[in-house]
Amino acid sequence: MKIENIELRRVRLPLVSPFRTSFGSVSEREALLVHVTTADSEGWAECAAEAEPLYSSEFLDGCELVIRDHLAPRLNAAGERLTAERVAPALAAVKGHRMSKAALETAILDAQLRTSGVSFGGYLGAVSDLVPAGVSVGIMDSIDRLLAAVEGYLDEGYLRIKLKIEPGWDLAPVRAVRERFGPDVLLQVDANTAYTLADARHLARLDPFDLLLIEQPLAEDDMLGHAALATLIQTPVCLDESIESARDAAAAITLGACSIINVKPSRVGGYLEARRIHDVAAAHGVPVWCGGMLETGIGRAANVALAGLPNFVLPGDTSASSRYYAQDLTKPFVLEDGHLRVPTGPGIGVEVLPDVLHDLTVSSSDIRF
Ligand code: SMG
Ligand code: MG
Repeated sequence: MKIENIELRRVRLPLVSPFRTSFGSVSEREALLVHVTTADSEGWAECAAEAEPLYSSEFLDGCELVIRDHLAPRLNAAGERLTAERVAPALAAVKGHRMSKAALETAILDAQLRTSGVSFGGYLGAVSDLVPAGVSVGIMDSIDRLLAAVEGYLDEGYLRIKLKIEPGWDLAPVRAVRERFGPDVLLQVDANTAYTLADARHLARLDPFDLLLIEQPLAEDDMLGHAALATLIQTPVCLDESIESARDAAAAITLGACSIINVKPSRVGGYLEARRIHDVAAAHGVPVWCGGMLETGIGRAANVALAGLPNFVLPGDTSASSRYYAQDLTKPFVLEDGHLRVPTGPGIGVEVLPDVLHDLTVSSSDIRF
């Protein structure tokens, strides 16, 4: 495949409601789209980084720079022998920057699959046509507001609720949701690294609420802390930020640092590494689920395809477009009985809406090959 051009396009989409986590609040999603053009096709992807380096060390301006100055030239040097499978080896000399690498690999994979008429789901090995949808509910100003939000999502049909927590917003919201909506609601929490091992006794007070899991309670580099915590609480520990590769996944499982993994292709450098994590986890009998980074329809399409793989046994943070955006960049993903449908068209299987894209674009630039 010979790449002719890589367009980097910044877009800004207002969120339907602000989303607050332990590291901050966002009311719009600024995203970096990667649009690859080849002689006979094109491919789209979305870089999951945010404007500020709060979820991880990557951030949008940094991603644009590393793609332009360090990653794209290496793809250019690979010439016509480049395939999606050769992107990661071609970029391996550059340390880290997984979200930037993931966006490039995904756009190139989209172009490659569009050329051969294969869907993402077909390529990755999806076995489900519909994947169960969960929803991630941000930290709110009051318990009443939280209960109203959760009630709305349950009425829409979401099959699992994830509550964002932080010190001061943990036991009370979980208790309130359990009391109001009962023991049958699939419920889990995500701390985004807000605690330390010294909080183990406090976190054990979540045990009676029968949570599916607690996601990333401790710092991303605290693998041993998570292993210790897992012996001190009954709630299963799930890792998100800590897992950046299949090797991390193998280490975490072997250490007992987690018994469930949140797979985000963006965080781990792309869909090929995400599938390897799926496979490593499956071999160990560890279930996985697909995380989210407030993706537009472009990123969501590929995530939903990944979530169709057999070891994605828990509902993902793969919500309908309307949970995030009044106007998505693609035809919206809608809930069907609490599920999203895996696209079947070539590549990511969705088309970018040109007028919407134009209206939401903040800037764009080309890297000519
Ligand atoms: O895409 O529905 C979504 C967001 C899911 O909670 C979510 N993501 O740590 O899992 C996580 C967070 C990270 C993104 S916060 C902007
Ligand atoms: Mg998380």
